Amino acid sequence: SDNKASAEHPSPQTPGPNPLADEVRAGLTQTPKRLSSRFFYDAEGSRIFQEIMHAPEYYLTRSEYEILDTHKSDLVTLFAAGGYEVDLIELGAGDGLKTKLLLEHLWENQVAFRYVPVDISEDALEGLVGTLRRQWPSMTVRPQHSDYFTALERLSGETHRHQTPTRRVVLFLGSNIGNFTRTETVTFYQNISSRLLPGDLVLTGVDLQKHPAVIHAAYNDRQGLTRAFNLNLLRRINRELDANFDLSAFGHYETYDPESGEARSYLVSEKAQQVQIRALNITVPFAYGEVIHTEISRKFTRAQIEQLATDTGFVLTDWFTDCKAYFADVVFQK
Ligand code: AVI
Repeated sequence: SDNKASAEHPSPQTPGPNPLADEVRAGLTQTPKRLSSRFFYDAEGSRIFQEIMHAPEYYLTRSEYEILDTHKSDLVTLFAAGGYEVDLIELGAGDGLKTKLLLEHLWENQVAFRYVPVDISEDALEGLVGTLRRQWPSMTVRPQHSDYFTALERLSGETHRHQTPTRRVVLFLGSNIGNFTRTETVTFYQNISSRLLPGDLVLTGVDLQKHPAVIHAAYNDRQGLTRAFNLNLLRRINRELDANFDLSAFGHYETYDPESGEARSYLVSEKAQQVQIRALNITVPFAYGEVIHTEISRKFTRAQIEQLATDTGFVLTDWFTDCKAYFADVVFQK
């Protein structure tokens, strides 16, 4: 019903909790300053991220595309083994470009499935659903505009409603896992694990540790797309929280530490300045060279991913990589 739809998708005007306001208040009044990368993905941020995925330095998307293209038939065989119906739940679906490879293969092989793309960007989700409906009008697609945690909560109750035995396959592609800290990662996989039944699967896209210069360049592209992506967070705060960040007075700074496997993005204040955030009634001082940490993008070894499976109640059953071994798509079974 309409009521249900509006309860599930509150409009931005709905008064109530404002996660960006809470994040900015907490993150910019502490030292060192920080803001979570989850706020990158407004309409403009999602658009810039799509461009990043096509940038020559950003190998991640191409590597994963190669893996899924090469191994789609192995994957679909795993998903549908035993004649189960497949519930494909994709966390952080974005534009779903890579997932379409799997959907197409499932469809052509007449596997009974339902696709539930989940994303915090409504624009990305609408775009994805639009293309799917045009290409496969009778495919069952149930988009969900929410964060990961709300999506996981819904994973629980749904199992027993199905008539036919169903296998849930959670997709977490594109190195989204890398944007969590280590602790968040373990909590997240434990959370998924506790909601799945034996035989259910999780397919994760993992960026692997490699030559540090290759990784550093991926987050420091020559066209300045990553820079624009990072700075767009300040534009969003200006718009949504009535702030006055001067975008020309902040820069993009990237580090990659090959020992920890962590790429980190920062915004740097290019001068001493004060910024008013009127919706929060605060003034934030910046020293020359002071940074806001905005993103962590972790790179993994196979041993770390095996450990993650063990720590969170899964068995690692398959490990697929691209020809350069830059990236892996990993199957965990509950
Ligand atoms: C979405 N996420 C996996 C991307 C990454 O590589 O960490 C976001 C991104 N940040 C800068 N470039 C791309």
